[in-house]
Amino acid sequence: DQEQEQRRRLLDVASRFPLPSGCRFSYGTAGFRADGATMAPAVCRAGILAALRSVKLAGAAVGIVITASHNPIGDNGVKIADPDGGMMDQQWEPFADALANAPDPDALLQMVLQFVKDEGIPLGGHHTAQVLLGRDTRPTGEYLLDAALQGINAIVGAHAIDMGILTTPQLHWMVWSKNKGTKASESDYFTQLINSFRRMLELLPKDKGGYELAKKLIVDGANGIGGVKLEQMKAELSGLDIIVRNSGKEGEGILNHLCGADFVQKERVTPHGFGPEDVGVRCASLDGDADRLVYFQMSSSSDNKVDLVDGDKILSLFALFIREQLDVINNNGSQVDKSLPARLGIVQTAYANGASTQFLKGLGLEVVFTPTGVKYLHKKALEYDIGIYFEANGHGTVVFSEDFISQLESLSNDLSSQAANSQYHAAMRLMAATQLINQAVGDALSGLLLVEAILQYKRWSFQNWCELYSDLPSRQLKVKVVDRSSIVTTDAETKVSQPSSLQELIDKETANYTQGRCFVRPSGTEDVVRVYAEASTQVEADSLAKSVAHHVERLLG
Ligand code: G16
Repeated sequence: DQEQEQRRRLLDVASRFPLPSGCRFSYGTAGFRADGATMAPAVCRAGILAALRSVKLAGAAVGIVITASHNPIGDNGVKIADPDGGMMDQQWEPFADALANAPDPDALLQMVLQFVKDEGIPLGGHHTAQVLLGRDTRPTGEYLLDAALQGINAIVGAHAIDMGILTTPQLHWMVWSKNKGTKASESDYFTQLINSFRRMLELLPKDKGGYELAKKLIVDGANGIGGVKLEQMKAELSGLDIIVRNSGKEGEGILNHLCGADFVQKERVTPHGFGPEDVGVRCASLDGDADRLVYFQMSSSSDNKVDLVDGDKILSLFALFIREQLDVINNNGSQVDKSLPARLGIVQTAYANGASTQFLKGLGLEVVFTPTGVKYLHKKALEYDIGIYFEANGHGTVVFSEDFISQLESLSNDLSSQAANSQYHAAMRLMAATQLINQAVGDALSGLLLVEAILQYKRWSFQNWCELYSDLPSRQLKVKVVDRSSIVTTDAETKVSQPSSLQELIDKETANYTQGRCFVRPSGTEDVVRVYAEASTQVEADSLAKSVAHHVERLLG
């Protein structure tokens, strides 16, 4: 019968993907990540889990993305998207961990049976489940996708749909759209971005004057999937002349190697493939799966240093734009007496440059902090009518509550008879922004288009944007230790609670520097401890980071 069939399939798939001895997986900041060649057992089991999640949620579509994002080409990983397009509910992470590490087929079977019992999942009955899969361009991607498919198919009634090679945010968007009952194919994604971007440009203020943004934009695609997708879309992006470098084509270079958003943000130098001829040109950089975005510009041909616009400044630009539209709508006494109450919240992490937080608070905005990881920031942002979240590394988006969107819709309808007035235009701009910016997860492609539209709207150059505030000099270092989990943090990762002596040492070092700030945390995507330091000069930030890294090494190395 069905139940027997279910047991047989689970035992069968588990024996096809045995866990190598000594192997231990942990569901980290963004799912499981490791050397791609070792990932098949974890990916297969993530397939089982995704199918179970869909059964639990009455057959709603769940997503699986095979990617290690900004990590080196040899790594790979898997993350699961919930039906709302966001990261999998954290309550399931302990089960994901246990399942990935189940030592043998019997243990795996017992674990699943116990879990479905505890969770009330109707396994083996007449249920359906659907899982959408996507992967990036990594060489181990196809092999791991097959492992995921086998895992999904081990659940009776589960249906896997391979959506192909995609950016991570595209897959999240597809899951989100499918469950909303709206069109969810890749071409629908492109159409939505292209149309809402065009709409934003149609809504630019008519009174020209001041700076005109250059059409030319060079995009570093990190030799990943983002550049490929941008190439497909760029011809239809009116008003922009996009050139993709590190596009992933044969001979252009290696994924994320000396290029991409992580490299540019951490090293603050030009990526591979950029040279003196690019001085003064506005440039953007994506990471390997296009969920991160930073901007940069070379200011001189004598070195390869760049002026960087990181996630904090992208966030600030979005916040200014949205606030301005709300102000036009709400403080426009002479026009139609309509208002749009909105709680606007800004979400950052400890990596946010101190100058950005000060800038945002100075605007009177509410700024809150979460631990690193989009799964925390996104969740927090959903508590607001409009939640804007970004990590300094360029990962972020803007989320609008359903209630806010419906109020915005009805306001736009009420104002439509006065199509010439500024209130109406502001409402329409916000509406276009809700369409343009990915509601499921941080998306470099949709983020890039929103940035471009806002720069044109504000008639700002890259330099104007960059000079919004001056970043405090900062430094990030990685330290290899024996067991990174021996560091435990608290207060949104700003303090170490274990080992207890470490925080005292950090405090003591930090006190030696003007505007000093420093924290350490175990990475959730790499086997390292990260050290972040900020101070009033680069030399001081470097020195603070170095001395704290030294303490970490001494205590844990
Ligand atoms: C992932 C997460 C990000 C996080 C980053 C670094 O990025 O999605 O939220 O900031 O890892 O995490 P950690 O410092 O724990 O290694 P990506 O772009 O690799 O998916």
